[in-house]
Order: sequence, then C-alpha cells, then structure tokens
Amino acid sequence: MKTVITFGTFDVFHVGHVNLLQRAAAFGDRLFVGVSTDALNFSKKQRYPIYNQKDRMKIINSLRYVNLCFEEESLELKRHYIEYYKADVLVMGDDWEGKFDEFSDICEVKYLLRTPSVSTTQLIEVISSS
Ligand code: C2G
Repeated sequence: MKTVITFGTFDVFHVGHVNLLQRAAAFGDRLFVGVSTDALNFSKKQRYPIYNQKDRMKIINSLRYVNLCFEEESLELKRHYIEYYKADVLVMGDDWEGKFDEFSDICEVKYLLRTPSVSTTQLIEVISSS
C-alpha cells in the first residue's frame, strides 16, 4: 500500500487545488492531506483564511481522491507527519520547489506544476473589487 502525503491551506478551494490533489493521488494507493490550521496560516501569511479550518477540512474530506485529512499545526512538524503517517511520497506544487528536498531520506519528494492563472489571492482581489 503506497501512501502519498501533501499539505496546504486550501482556502477558497478552487480547480488548482483539485488538479494538485488528483495528480498527487495518482502516485499511490491512498492520499493523506495535512490542512494548515488557522493559526499556522496566520503565522505564514499574517491573515486568517477566509474559510476556517473546520470548513476547509470538511471540503478536503469530501473529495474522492482524499483518504484522510489531518491538521497541519506547524511547518516544522513535516518530518513528524511523514513518519507518523508512514508516507512513501510527499507531493507539493512547484511553488515549493526544492523546499522539502531534505525529506528525500525518508520518502520520495515530488513537485508538480501549479495550475496557471488561478490563485486564492487573485480570487480575493477580484471579489473584493467587484
Ligand atoms: N496549487 C496548485 N495550483 C494553483 C494553486 C495551488 O497546484 N493554481 C497547489 C499548491 O502548489 C499547493 C496546494 O495547491 O501544493 C495547496 O495550495 P495552498 O493552499 O496555497 O498551500 P499553501 O498555503 O502554500 O500551504 O506545509 C506547506 C503548506 O501547508 C502549503
């Protein structure tokens, strides 16, 4: 049983997120997703997400590509999560290219091309200016 793991905020869920999760799932038999907590998001981006972590996790949990969803409480815990969930492959979008290579001693690390022209930041700008 090959386990794939990925992490993200998945705020204002969009097709770029779907594409990433769909392709990540194809690398193994099951996909586990760490969803950034509201507190982690605040520490990363100096703002709280539009959707709270409970709702973001509910959305991720409802996807057919996803087998398990857990809270990502700290960026520093990535090695712990990979080991705890016995992940064989870590998948991230290529905005994180090279950032997680240090985990290649315990799993395969893959960076996938981001879906162009869609981002939460851009969606927020469009909605707030309309
Ligand atoms: N993504 C993508 N294409 C887009 C937008 C996002 O492929 N157009 C991917 C990102 O590369 C990432 C995943 O979707 O792999 C989730 O994106 P975010 O919610 O923006 O994730 P982020 O806030 O960067 O959190 O520990 C790492 C972090 O939790 C990642």
